[in-house]
Amino acid sequence: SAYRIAVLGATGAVGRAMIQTLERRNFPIESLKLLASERSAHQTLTYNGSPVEVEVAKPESFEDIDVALFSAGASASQIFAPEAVKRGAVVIDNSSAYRMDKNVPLVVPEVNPHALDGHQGIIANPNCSTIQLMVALNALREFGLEHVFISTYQAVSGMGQKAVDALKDEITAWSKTGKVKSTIFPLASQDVHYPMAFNVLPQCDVFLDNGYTKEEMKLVNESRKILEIPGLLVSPTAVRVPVMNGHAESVAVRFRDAVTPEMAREKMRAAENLVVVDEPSQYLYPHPQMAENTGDTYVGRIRQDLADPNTLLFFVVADNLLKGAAWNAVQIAETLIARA
Ligand code: A2P
Ligand code: 11C
Repeated sequence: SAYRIAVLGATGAVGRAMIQTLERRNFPIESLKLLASERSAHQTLTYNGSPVEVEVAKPESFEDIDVALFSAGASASQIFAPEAVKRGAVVIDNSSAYRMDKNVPLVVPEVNPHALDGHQGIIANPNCSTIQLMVALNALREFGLEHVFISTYQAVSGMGQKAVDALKDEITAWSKTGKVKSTIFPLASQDVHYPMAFNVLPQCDVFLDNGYTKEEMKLVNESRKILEIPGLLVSPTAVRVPVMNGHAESVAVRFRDAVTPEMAREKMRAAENLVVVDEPSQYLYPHPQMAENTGDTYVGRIRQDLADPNTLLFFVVADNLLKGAAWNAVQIAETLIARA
């Protein structure tokens, strides 16, 4: 059978990647509705070479929709997800609005597909930096995950299309004037900005009262929920780097047991959609441009800690718009269909 699909936020960086992913997967589509805000009214996008006009999202837009893929931010999700569910659609929501809701499964299909059973209409897609970490950690879970130390190197596309355009503008300004101007980094909504080009900013999203950023606390809370290890210790630092697309993460994990790199490589090689690229003698290791445009997660630089045999270090990379967002969402839809 074929499905009536809606994409909310279709004109955004993730929305466009969702459309492209549906095409690439040859997803069984009966009809495709593309939704955004008034700003995009009458804009035309293409699906499989045919033009599709973007419509302004309204509650009624979700009449006669089977699956709605949402990526228009948390406030749009809060408004439209209940409206879509009321009309019989299943919502796969890429925003943070419902992720920590007890009644909403938070799913990485390679890790916890069973969480989809008994969903109540909304399924949450995790944060991009969490998803790729989950794919790598899940492969190692039988060694007993105890404490995860993580520093991220996050691409600007995680902030949306405007951020990709802003980094290009900064680089253009630098090449013309030799000076880097400040634009919207690290966050458009605050009044202090720093250059992103040729810079590194230890702030992704807003600061919370505990001194961590929202992005850092997503790594803590979402990891515990997805892995179903409420006591997992996670020590995160989230950093924005001047990369257009592809998040990287430097990870150290302390296990219950001693783990050698070869034991870890064996488990990671056997894991679904996880690619081990770990041959230092050939200068082979993951980096964001390797992951770009693919749905896989890449891991390398796997080493045992010099002081502690129970701790392993490694580097994880994925395309944040695909495995970190659009592909994981479409993969949830495919998994739902396969399990129905
Ligand atoms: P629009 O392009 O009309 O503003 P990005 O993350 O790349 O910035 O994209 C965000 C996406 O979410 C865009 O498609 C944007 O549409 C859409 N969007 C944002 N707010 C709303 C809203 N309140 N209703 C519908 N779509 C929204
Ligand atoms: C970033 N991780 O790279 C963010 C973007 O909760 O889905 C995605 C935010 C989210 O800035």
